[in-house]
Amino acid sequence: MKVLVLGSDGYIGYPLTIHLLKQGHEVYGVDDQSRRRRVKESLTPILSAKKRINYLKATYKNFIDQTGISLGFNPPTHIQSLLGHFNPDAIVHLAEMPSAPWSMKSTIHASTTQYTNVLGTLHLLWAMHFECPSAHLIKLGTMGEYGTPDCDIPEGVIPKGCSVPCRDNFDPDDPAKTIRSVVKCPMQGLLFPRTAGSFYHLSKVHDTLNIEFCCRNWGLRSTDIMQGIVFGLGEADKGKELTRFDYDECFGTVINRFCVQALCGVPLTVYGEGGQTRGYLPLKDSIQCLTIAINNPSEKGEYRTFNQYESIHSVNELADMVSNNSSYPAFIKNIPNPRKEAESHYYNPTNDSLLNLGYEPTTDMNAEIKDLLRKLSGYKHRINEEVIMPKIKWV
Ligand code: USQ
Repeated sequence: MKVLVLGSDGYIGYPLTIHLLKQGHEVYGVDDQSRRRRVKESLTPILSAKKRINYLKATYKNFIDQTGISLGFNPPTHIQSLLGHFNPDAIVHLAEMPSAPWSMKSTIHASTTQYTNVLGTLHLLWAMHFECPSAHLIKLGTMGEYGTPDCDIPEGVIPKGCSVPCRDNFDPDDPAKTIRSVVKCPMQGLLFPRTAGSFYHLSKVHDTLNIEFCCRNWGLRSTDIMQGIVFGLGEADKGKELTRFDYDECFGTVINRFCVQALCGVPLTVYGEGGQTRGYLPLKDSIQCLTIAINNPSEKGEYRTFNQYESIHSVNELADMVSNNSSYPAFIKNIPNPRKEAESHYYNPTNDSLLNLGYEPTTDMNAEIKDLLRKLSGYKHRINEEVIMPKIKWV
């Protein structure tokens, strides 16, 4: 297939690009280098953007090129002419501003986030409509679009006539005793309500509405991936090529941060009570799932959603796992929560679609975390402790 990877220099985009090249796909990359501009240094030493492109060109004949288009900020004609030129079968869209704390920092950060994400995706949708209406859009959304509603979370839509159990009386000490009432969904494909918790997560909700509309209105095809929290280090080509690895309050995700904190002796920063519960998956599973989506396109006019995560944990459980698997003494400290979020709540999403298509989840979280700690210990001397403690307050 001809695959266009938007965000091909990123934490997920770079290892995905290499994986697709190894599978024999022709890959074209787009990346505006915004992550490199926002985070001074990755924990892992990575090649400069230019050297990465040269490396890919020298190693893989099927790597076409990478260009620096910004979907939101460059004129929409830029992405449109690239689509006309490359004519992709699949477009993987990872080129969004991915941080909830960053989006909550100021008016400018919130508007930059929504401009980048919402308008970037809108420009892409128009370009697809004109140049490649049959291409399959695989768009990275987030499980955070749903928020933490007090009910079970289906995959994107409520099937017609489906009974939706609602939580009436959740008891955090005994979730099994939760009393449920039932409502029936009146129509096919009704989007499940979104209750996002940051301007970043909201940008993905706005994307969802625009993409669903373009599938319904123009007959585009799309898979919207509601991804959980990714962790881990990607190594390609026998460890020669590494993914970037961020651990600051904005771009480091919680397990990655906890592992770095354990290595440098900073107490693990559990925000608030630590009962915040989310779906998690290792980076290699994210790449496996995105590849499954590429290889199994949705139908013309179909908008479908995959919930993409491997297992569900609270922040307290993660802190215990990191602490127990660390060979350095790792202490845990509950600090005041800089975010506004539920710290103890019901959480029960489903992820059947990817499992039905053959996703084989990595099931041993402890082994993954132990392995990550081992790999990161080689970069301990590069840790900048100044970026660890959170400074952005959401209220
Ligand atoms: N947390 C801590 N201590 C820390 C960092 C985080 O307790 O030092 C807590 C947060 O308060 C939150 C949970 O850990 O409750 C997860 O935080 P996170 O920073 O790992 O993840 P989040 O902000 O939700 O965002 C990340 C990615 C985002 C993706 C999302 C998937 O940055 O791109 O969309 O995970 S999800 O959370 O399912 O929406």
